[in-house]
Amino acid sequence: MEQKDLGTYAQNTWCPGCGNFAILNAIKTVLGELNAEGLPLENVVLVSGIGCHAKIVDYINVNSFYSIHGRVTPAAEAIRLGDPKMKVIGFAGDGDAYGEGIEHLIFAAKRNIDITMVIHNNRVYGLTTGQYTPTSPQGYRGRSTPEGTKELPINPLELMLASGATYLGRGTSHGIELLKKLFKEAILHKGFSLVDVLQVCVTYFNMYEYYDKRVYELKDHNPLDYQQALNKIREWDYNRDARIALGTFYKRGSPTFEEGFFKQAVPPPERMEKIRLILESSI
Ligand SMILES: Cc1ncc(C[n+]2csc(CCOP(=O)(O)OP(=O)(O)O)c2C)c(N)n1
Ligand code: SF4
Ligand SMILES: [Mg+2]
Repeated sequence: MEQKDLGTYAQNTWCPGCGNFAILNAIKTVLGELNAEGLPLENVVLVSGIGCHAKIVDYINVNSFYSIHGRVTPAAEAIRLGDPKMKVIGFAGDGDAYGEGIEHLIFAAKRNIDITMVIHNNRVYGLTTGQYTPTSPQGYRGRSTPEGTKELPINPLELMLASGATYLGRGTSHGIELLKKLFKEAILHKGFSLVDVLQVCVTYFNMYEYYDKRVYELKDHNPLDYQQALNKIREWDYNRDARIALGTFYKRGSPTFEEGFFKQAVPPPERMEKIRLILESSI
């Protein structure tokens, strides 16, 4: 299946030059590849929140669910638990996932539920015109902080690593080939995966030049090594001026939440038989 077959009739309303286009193109290519490799597209569900990022599901011809701001993760988890053959991919903004929805993200990582979260981390509230988010750098001047925010940003990948995430990657909207690689790896990963995309908002926080000067791809990095992953994740803290590593920081195998959940929730056959006999005798 080709990218064009995954398009929809919806008119695209992102600003020209928005980094969301790179995410859209990368995910469409990856879904096409996975489909060609045997994944039926009816077994894929896309979930989004509220924000510029959220419109992505309007532009991809695959089943999707618009949740509410801050609730992409629990909606994705519920869909996955409702039908565990589904590949569920959540698209959330940094305001959505790292602000209002942060507790959901922490617990999804902790329980290692098999969903993929793609974070459109433009480091602003794009849709509501440029207020600061948990990843805006200190001093960021926007609508709600005309004198510059006084707070330090969080490092979301460090938080996710500490919470138990089993796959963590980072790309930028200027590097579509790497985005494709990361999205594919994350979707195929068994367990909770998150890709933080430094997605540039050209209108409210244009960081193209800043990132282009600082990013580099991880080489000779062992993603199975927690300490190495932590060191690389800490190299840049979303605030100070430093080189910015891109690629797969961490990846490890671990039982998923679903494996334990379904064992407990679905009674073993002998109990089912007892239930059947009780029900029959009560008719
Ligand atoms: C429950 C709830 N809280 C707040 C809002 C207001 N709101 C809508 S979009 C948005 C910010 C979106 O920012 P982000 O998630 O970073 O997405 P972006 O627009 O940058 O892609 C906010 C605060 C809302 N619609 N619903
Ligand atoms: S406001 Fe920013 S994030 Fe939203 S569409 Fe425009 S450039 Fe993209
Ligand atoms: Mg944002």
